[in-house]
Amino acid sequence: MPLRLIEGDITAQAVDAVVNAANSTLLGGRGVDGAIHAKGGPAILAECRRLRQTRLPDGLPAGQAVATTAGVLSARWVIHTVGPVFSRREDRSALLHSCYRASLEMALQLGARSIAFPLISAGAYGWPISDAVTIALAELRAAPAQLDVRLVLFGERIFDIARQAWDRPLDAAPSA
Ligand code: AR6
Repeated sequence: MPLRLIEGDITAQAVDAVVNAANSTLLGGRGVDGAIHAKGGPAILAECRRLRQTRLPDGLPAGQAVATTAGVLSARWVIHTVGPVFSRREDRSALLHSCYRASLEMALQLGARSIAFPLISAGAYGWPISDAVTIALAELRAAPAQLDVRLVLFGERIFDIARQAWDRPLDAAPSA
């Protein structure tokens, strides 16, 4: 199934799995994380706390993914992944690629047929938008064909950047 780019709020997506741009604590935050916990209700945080008390005492490392209930969201699962904080001194892009891959893998393991991603690391974690888009598109275009995959962009400006990258031929150099 072809990847779809959507402008809007990820919590409003009617999909099996919603990906959360979480932090390692799994205990909530702002941005996508705040919106998912606010709309999904306390069951999500309760399951995150249980994960911290059991399998993940030190939290979820960057680049990895873990699933919980989606509470009262229309999705069945939230797949929490932790993006890297952007650094000018260190190339952390492999971790950002890994977030998309690990989340897709988790979706397949769960039996999800549709999944919505936010633009991971491109908010509080400071990743430059066009580079974050390039990484997201590279991974999501290569997603397993049976999955309905959506990249949900928050606001017209970010959506337009993604749309332009999407329209650009794959072998073309990004414009300055
Ligand atoms: N739906 C879709 N996209 C959204 C939404 C939404 N409701 N809200 C924000 N975005 P961010 P990060 C966009 O900061 O950079 C949290 O505090 C936003 O415009 O949510 O990975 C966590 O707890 C941006 O393009 O995630 C972590 O501490 C993109 O989603 C930290 O922020 C990602 O922004 C993670 O930072």
